[in-house]
Amino acid sequence: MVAQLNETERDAALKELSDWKYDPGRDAISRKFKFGDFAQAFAFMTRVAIHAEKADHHPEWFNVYNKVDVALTTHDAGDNGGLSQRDIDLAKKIDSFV
Ligand code: HBI
Repeated sequence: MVAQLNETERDAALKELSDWKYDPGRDAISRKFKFGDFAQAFAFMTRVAIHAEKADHHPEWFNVYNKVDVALTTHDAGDNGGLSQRDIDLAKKIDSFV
């Protein structure tokens, strides 16, 4: 079980992730990315995937051509999933790839 962020922790974290949108329904954060072409989008996904595997924390994502939509939440946080520090850390890492 991973600690779910409380409201204060979540609001503080989201202040540093201004490009990410909070989804209260899922207790998740998401961001949409648009690249020059598919190759650039997939290169981004490859970098994220390598890091996610190392961190053992994986994104939920959707890709069509040059667009990549990413959602982050922690499956084993709280009773039925929720936002944890792992999501915040991964979001910051993902932002560093853009
Ligand atoms: N990725 N987003 C996310 N949330 C998790 O809880 C998670 C994960 N990747 C691997 C993982 N948990 C493992 O610890 C197992 O729980 C599958």
